[in-house]
Amino acid sequence: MTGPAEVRCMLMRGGTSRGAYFLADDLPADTAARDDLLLRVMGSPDPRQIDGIGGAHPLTSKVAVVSVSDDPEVDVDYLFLQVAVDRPEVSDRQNCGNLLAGVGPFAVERGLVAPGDGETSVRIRMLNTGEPAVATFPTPGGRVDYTGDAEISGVPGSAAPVGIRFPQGSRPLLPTGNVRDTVAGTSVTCVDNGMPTVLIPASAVQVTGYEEPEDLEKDRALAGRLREIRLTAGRLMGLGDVDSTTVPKLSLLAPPRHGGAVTTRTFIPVRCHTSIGVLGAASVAAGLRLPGGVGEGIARPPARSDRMRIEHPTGFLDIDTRVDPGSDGSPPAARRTAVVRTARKLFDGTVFPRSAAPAAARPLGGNDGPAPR
Ligand code: NQM
Repeated sequence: MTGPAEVRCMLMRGGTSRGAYFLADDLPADTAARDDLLLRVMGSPDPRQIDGIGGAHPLTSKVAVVSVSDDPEVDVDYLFLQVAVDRPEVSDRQNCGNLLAGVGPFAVERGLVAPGDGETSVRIRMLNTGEPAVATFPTPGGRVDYTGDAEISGVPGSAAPVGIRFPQGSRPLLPTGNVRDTVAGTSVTCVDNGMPTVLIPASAVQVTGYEEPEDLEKDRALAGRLREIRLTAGRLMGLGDVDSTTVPKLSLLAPPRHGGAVTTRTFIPVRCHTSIGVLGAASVAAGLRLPGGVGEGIARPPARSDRMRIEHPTGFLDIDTRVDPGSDGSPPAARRTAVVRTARKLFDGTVFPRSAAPAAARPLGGNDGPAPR
């Protein structure tokens, strides 16, 4: 498959992730040609992504595709694409709330949205789920200013805040219809407040929930147990066979240790997240607010505030969620969710994809076997 020899691209950090941002018009319209190009841009499949701009981890092998929306209710459309590191796969099956933080600034930088003087709000349609979001960020003098004093765990230093608001979603908060399901012998809560996520007490899978991500990733027995839970939960959640998809995510829950509401270790779904995704956190927070969920007795959600501090391996993520637990036959719903992230333009220029020669599409040799997703 051939494609353009060079493409305009902006590399950005969005929250605790990093990705390549493109205008939709700069990519092939044909999905197969686009995906082939993105694999060659990122350097996949290769555990090191040495011949591309991917960072050899799912959190740094991400793509945002942005365009002016034809929906009069929103300004831009954002399609998130996860580029697998070690497999020739590009997936639109999941969304990413971290790369979302860069979409508004990118839209202003590329002239898709006129900046306000002081601050700009961009209404975004997230094409992966069809749900809307609004991002607000500083634009003094009509230019995006990435500097500021907002700090987020997992990112050194500080940067300008990007406030993100999600109105009530249209998908069921409880995709199985139950607040608790027994899956592969384990009691779990399957929840979707923007990211299908299975909440699992850490103790139910024989870990404390305070381990380092790399130690959890080495635990073969845990990996097998989580895979079993995920395959069954995925079916129950209406996601079909999830063996090769990146959703649902799995979040292990343990009591908080640093004044937050809960400690988490989140599998995305094979690698253990070094922090937690934005929409993953939104789903955990909503799940912990539901009476009868598996977080009861583990988590301590604040009773009088919408804000919840989710502890994770590199710190914490504060997220606001207002959950209506449902009554008289009406299902529970997350009425609103809001979070502050930061984003930064790292590089703007032209990316030169690896050539489209058929041999280049094969994984490089080596004796290590496939790297974890
Ligand atoms: O949940 C990683 C990330 C994510 C997703 C993943 C995310 C979100 O941290 O909104 O941002 O779960 O694969 O970038």
